[in-house]
Amino acid sequence: EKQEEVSKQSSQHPKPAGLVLQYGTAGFRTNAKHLDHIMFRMGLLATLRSKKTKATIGVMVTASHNPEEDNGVKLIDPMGEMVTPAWEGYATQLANAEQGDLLTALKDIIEKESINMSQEANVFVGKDTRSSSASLSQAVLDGVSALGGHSKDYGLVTTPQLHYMVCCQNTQGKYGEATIEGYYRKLCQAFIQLTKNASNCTDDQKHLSVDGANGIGALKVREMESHLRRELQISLFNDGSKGKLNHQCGADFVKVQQKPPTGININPGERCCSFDGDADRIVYYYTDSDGQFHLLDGDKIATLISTFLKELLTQAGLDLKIAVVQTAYANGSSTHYLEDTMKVIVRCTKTGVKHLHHAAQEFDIGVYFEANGHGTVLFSKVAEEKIQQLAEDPNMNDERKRAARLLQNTINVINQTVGDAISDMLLIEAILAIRGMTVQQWDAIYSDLPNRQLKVKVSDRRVIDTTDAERRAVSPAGLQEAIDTLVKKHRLARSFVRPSGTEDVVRVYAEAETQESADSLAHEVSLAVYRLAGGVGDEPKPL
Ligand code: G16
Repeated sequence: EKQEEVSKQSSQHPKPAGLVLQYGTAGFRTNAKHLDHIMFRMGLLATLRSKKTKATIGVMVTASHNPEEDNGVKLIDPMGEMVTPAWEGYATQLANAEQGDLLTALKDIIEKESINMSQEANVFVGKDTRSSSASLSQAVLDGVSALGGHSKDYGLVTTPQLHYMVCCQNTQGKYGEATIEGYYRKLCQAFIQLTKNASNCTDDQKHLSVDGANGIGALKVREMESHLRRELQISLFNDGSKGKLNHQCGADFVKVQQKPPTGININPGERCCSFDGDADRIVYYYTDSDGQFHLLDGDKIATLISTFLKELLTQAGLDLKIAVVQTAYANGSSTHYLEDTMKVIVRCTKTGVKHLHHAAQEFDIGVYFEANGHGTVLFSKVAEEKIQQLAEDPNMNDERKRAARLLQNTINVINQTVGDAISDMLLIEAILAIRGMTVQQWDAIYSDLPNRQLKVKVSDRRVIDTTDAERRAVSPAGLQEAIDTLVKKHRLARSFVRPSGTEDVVRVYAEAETQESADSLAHEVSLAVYRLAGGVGDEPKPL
């Protein structure tokens, strides 16, 4: 009878014949008008995944940093992490099965995974503020009910909030309470405990300007504010009341354009940050008295956090292995600083938090950040236990105990399930307050190499294949050789290209000793991509 129900319901969410979509860096993502059938089918898939794991699964409807007219879906596994790669394959099969083949595709997954269809299923659903998100999340709920699964609709939430709920639910509350209030309470209590360790913090230092990207993050910051008890005083800009989502604002705009968002009042020297459209990324910045813009991206955030943690570990006398995980986009200066000055282990993975998250799990403490501001910190079970033992040891001296308690509250302010702009913001604000550090002092830890990111349109971006954590292109023929030759013409230079997994473009990254050099290298490499990988439209122009 379930078959009939699926057939009946799926005819309400038909797949346009011939449409093929790939599971990208963080799920399916494209213009919202192509996504109704995808959402219904991801509801089906999440239900199967829930039956298979005997746990609650999450489905988030969002296209994060993409423009308002796009949408997408992110699938969340039991511990709050991104869905496991094997199931990304099933997601693609199910998404692309023609209408008449849907039941067969579904049965194929059930058989391959030996899923017990009489097992109960639970799916948590959330959505961002896009105008298309309401009907698309309804399509997900329809998919869940077609297979007889239970669902809970959290409505408007940030992506990391939904990840958090899933983890709380599946740990029977050990990670926290699976409610929005519970989330604010846990994070804000930890933040307030941490800031008690800051001496003489003035109101000026407690002030932060936040660019909400006209998205869900803005709504949630507003909701959280009262829990902060003025220990953090936020001026919120781009709160969605007039501007368009991610348009000339938000973390992706600020990072890629290397300039402040529109819609924010920025006074020289003042600390500001920007969220992205689903509040899983954050970048900081300020302008100096000469009006020059200074960006503190994911690399600077990783450095600040890992320095803080390393100091606490030393004070606590704990021997735990700490590492920082980055991607090819990490500024060369950050990698040098982390390896040579801070002497921490640095790993490089492919783009996509799922890869960084996985690599970070190999260490006692894994700090992972993409340069675009997506990241968090993972603590192993052993690390958490050792910290707790120390904090509770009656024979321990005060300094070690204080450090252990700071580590405990640090763990509690962090959302370990995924990068979380709100949680990262609270952690960064607490660290700056405790260390009595200004944003300028933080910025001065190391100087970024000038860099440039560009996009190139090609007819099929899949012609580009990469290796070595995306740092080298293996196809099309001749492209890597061309890049190597161009890089040699510049000092301290590095460049790579990769197909985006969220937009229909090829991304180009270049860094070099001067901005002029980075700009011209990025342009030259863009031209090579355009010529060798089937560029469409006008040839890339110099900056
Ligand atoms: C997603 C992923 C990130 C990735 C970004 C850009 O972020 O979660 O890990 O860095 O896309 O990916 P790509 O370069 O492949 O387009 P978000 O915030 O857009 O969900």
